[in-house]
Amino acid sequence: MSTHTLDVAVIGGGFAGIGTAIRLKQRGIDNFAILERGRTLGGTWRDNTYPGAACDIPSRLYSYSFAPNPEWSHIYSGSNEILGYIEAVATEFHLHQHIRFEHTVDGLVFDEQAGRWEITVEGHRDALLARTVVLASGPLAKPGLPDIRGIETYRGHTIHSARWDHDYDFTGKRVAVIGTGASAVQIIPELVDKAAAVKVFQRTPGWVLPRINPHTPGLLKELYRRAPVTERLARRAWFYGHESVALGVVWNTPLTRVVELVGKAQLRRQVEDPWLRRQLTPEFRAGCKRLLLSDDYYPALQRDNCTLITWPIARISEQGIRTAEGIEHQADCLIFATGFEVPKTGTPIPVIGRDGRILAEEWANGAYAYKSITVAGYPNLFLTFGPNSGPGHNSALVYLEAQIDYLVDAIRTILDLDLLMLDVRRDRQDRYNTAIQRRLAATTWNSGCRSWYLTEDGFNPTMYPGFATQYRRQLRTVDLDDYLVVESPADRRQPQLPSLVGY
Ligand code: N01
Repeated sequence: MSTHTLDVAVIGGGFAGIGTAIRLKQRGIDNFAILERGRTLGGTWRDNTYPGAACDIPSRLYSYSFAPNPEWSHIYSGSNEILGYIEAVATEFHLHQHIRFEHTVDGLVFDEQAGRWEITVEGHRDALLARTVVLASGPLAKPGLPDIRGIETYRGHTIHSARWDHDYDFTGKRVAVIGTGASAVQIIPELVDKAAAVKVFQRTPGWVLPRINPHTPGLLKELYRRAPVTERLARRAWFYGHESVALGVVWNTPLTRVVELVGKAQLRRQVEDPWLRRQLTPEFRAGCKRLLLSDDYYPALQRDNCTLITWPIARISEQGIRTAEGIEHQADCLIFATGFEVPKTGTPIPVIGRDGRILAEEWANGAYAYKSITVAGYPNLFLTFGPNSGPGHNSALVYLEAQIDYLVDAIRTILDLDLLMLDVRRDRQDRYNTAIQRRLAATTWNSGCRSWYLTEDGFNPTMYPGFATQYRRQLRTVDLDDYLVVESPADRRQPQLPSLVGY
């Protein structure tokens, strides 16, 4: 067991972990480490390098407000540019000295007597100790393979969208893509340029809206550089623009019909064949599943070397994919654009809290937390992108920043008051979640489609049913009345530790 106790262990080096680290430093907390399973930073944007990978939220809004970047090349930047931004920010805020690469956390146990977490790391004999833990491991981190019969029998090459194989040469190859979600609509237009034949296996067509993505003119960048207030104004304009979209996307309103008309107009404009158009027409309300933004997906599907298959997949065979009507579609390569194993039930790593309670058991039917950040019985543990914090209409980073500011406030309080424990009260947590679930019942996400937002029982532990503005407001202050506050015993109070880096 390590003898040094960190003030904070941040698990994950993606947007959430890096943002938390910056805010910790800005609040004078330096005795922390970022535990990152990979060899480099970047989380989602390190892992999703498939051709065409880009963000479908404007970069000006999909970046930290406290680290603006006047240089974004487009409205929606590609994954490389976003990864470059994360790395540049980490360097600018001197975070590298805090990062421990190849540290895969495989367990967290709370020591009630000492008021600290014991953190076990794969391949490391000694557990790390930390007074507080920030779980920033990301909800979309683990690639999800479909539960299709025979998947293990396939003899060809396989690639998951989030683990792209850049060494595979698609020239002359027959490729099958399973899935038509946000990743697939970005991959397919690139793939049809390279492969000999592409078959796209669609289970459910999504709503595809236009994605207008011009270059940022040099003059505009110059303006942002010289007058940062203009950059902030642009960010604000994007923010409120997206907030207004909530009215048609989060709730089923007449504006939802407008969103659908925009999608249908794009479909009519880009797809002439009425049968193909019929196959691509969604049968659920816009917003129920994530909206897709693309200008080149429909054209790609109509290329001579591309075929849309809508028959259900019966099984995967040694040679390819067999569909329900009995045809075997042979393929040299299968691409799984099938999303992620989202931790909606259970936990990605075992977490043991007070009195030996196991978080995975409490979350067996669906995850929940107080304000998406803290969970009763698991003191001094803070979640980012936790239960019911997902936006359907605005930038996830807006929500993330609100979470970071809240949890850094709480951590500052623990350190300043030398607390043994800050543990959210169960009644506050229950009341919060009852209200969240009641509000979710009226949203489009719960209007009857299948999506990664819901558990198999239709419980929604993923999305926040409201405006980003509301979410930010409710996270503005840490109210200690919501928490059981336990001070360290007087004889164990320690003088403030000197600033130590690492462990
Ligand atoms: O995954 P998805 P994704 N048989 O779960 C299909 C973020 N993201 O990687 O719709 C056949 O959306 C499934 O079919 P259906 C974003 O938050 C952001 O594309 O369930 N098909 C669906 O078509 C997004 O929501 C960006 O019927 C099967 C597809 O696989 C999240 O990541 C870019 C199947 C999975 O779609 C996930 O997106 C990319 C089966 N057994 C991703 N199982 C940005 O631009 C699944 N499918 C920010």
